[in-house]
Amino acid sequence: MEKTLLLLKPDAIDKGVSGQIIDRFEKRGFKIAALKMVQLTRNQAELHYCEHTDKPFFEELVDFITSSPLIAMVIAGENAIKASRIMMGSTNPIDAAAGTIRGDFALNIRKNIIHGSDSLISAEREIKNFFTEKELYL
Ligand code: DGI
Repeated sequence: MEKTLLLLKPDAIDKGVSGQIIDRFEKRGFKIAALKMVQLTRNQAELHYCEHTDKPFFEELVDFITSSPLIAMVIAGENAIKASRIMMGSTNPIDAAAGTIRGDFALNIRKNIIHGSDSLISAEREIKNFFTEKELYL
């Protein structure tokens, strides 16, 4: 069973839409393998977004993701990584199709509601950054 890390970012909590988002993944058939609410430290955020260290928006990204608590979850199911990326929609919500999570809940690339791992290697690394083996229920 493939696993992926999802983060319902601080803006999802602020808007009060986290339940609706979790509902979409459960309705699609994914199982929740782990879930917690957490406010990231800068270290944890920098590790999570290590691929973007050199990007001009890196500091802004870390500021935002550490600004208030988020919901971290691991879902498991067939093609979890690809399916959840399609459900999320394009990184820039303006380009995200209606019916996708970003297309329905976001307007701004800085506050685009959700993160989902983009490959098996990232998923493995990102899950370890949030959950211990013992916290994963599969
Ligand atoms: O995997 P994604 O979240 O879809 O996209 P990504 O890994 O390319 O970028 C990670 C996050 O960084 C993204 O969710 C929002 C932010 N980001 C990406 N491109 C830009 C950006 N933020 C700003 N301000 N400007 C950008 O061009």
